[in-house]
Amino acid sequence: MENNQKIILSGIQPSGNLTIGHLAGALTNWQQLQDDYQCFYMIADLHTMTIRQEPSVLRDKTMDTIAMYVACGISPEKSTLFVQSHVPAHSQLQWILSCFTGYSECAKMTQFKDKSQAHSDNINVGLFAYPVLMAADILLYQADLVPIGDDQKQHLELTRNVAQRFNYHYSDTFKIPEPFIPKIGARIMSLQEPTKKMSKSDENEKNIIFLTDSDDQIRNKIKRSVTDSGTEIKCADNKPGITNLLTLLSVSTGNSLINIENNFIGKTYGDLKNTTADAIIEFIKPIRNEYEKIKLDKNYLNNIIKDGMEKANKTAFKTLCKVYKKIGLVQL
Ligand code: AQP
Repeated sequence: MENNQKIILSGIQPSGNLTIGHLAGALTNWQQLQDDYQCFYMIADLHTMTIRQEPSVLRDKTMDTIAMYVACGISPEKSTLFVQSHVPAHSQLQWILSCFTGYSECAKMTQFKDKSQAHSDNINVGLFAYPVLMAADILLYQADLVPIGDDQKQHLELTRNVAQRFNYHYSDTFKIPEPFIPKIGARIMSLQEPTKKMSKSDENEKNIIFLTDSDDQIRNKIKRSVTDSGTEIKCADNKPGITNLLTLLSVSTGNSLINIENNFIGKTYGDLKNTTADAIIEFIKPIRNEYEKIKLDKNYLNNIIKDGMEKANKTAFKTLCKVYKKIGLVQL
């Protein structure tokens, strides 16, 4: 790792099995960034606490997610792979930053409003303060760039505002992070409700292609996916089902949407589903095989997160000490 490389921080919550959405929207890009950037990729386990988790399942999913990162080509030699809760500085900095964040700044977050509606029986303070923890995640590593989807833009803006506010009061402490919009990036939608994002915690598994799905499961899910009225095969706002299948085909083959649309002129929705299922199966198979292998090697996985914990703690602690000193906390 060279010191002059720009720093990238990103993470995924271990709240379920990873999907083809995570591969298309995050992991493929993460893998490509490793040679040019100093990358910190975390398993965001503390973020899952805003919704009730079954402890034994969370433990399993945390290890599964590490195995899946590696199976998708995230190299423990090139990048720092770590579990968020293994670095206490995340929670420690969150408290300090929460004293620099306005109540109304958190209250206006779209994700807070959406999740409060979806989990109206459990609107907890953690859900409200989630973006402050995300700010701590990013600022601890002095990240230059943060790969984010549309739904995280507002949170990154809050991170920037809080960091600027802190720097204004106490002189330069945090690097102000920029959003990283990947060249290739696709939002994968639910198979049965294609106006909704494909989400790992969706209760209806027919909506999701998991990276662990068998060939038959993939074929069946694509076969049963919702299509749109009409017969034309093209991306359009009034064709969310077909647009999603075309996107999945493009992501799985690397072929452009325009090329794919041209190849399907005069063909049927059935043809599109068959070709898409074949392509996803080929795309996912090597990842699934690698994952099954890595998952068996518990020592290897433990060593990865132990190593990541040491590296991440070193960087994070440095920033935390800087913050404590600036705000006047006595340090021995
Ligand atoms: N369907 C998707 N299409 C493209 N990108 C996606 N990402 C997730 N789903 C898709 C990208 O994965 C990263 C974060 O994942 P996360 O699991 O931490 O959070 P999430 O976005 O809330 O994902 P889920 O599956 O919807 O989780 P649950 O169901 O637990 O809430 C981001 O880079 C995101 O863009």
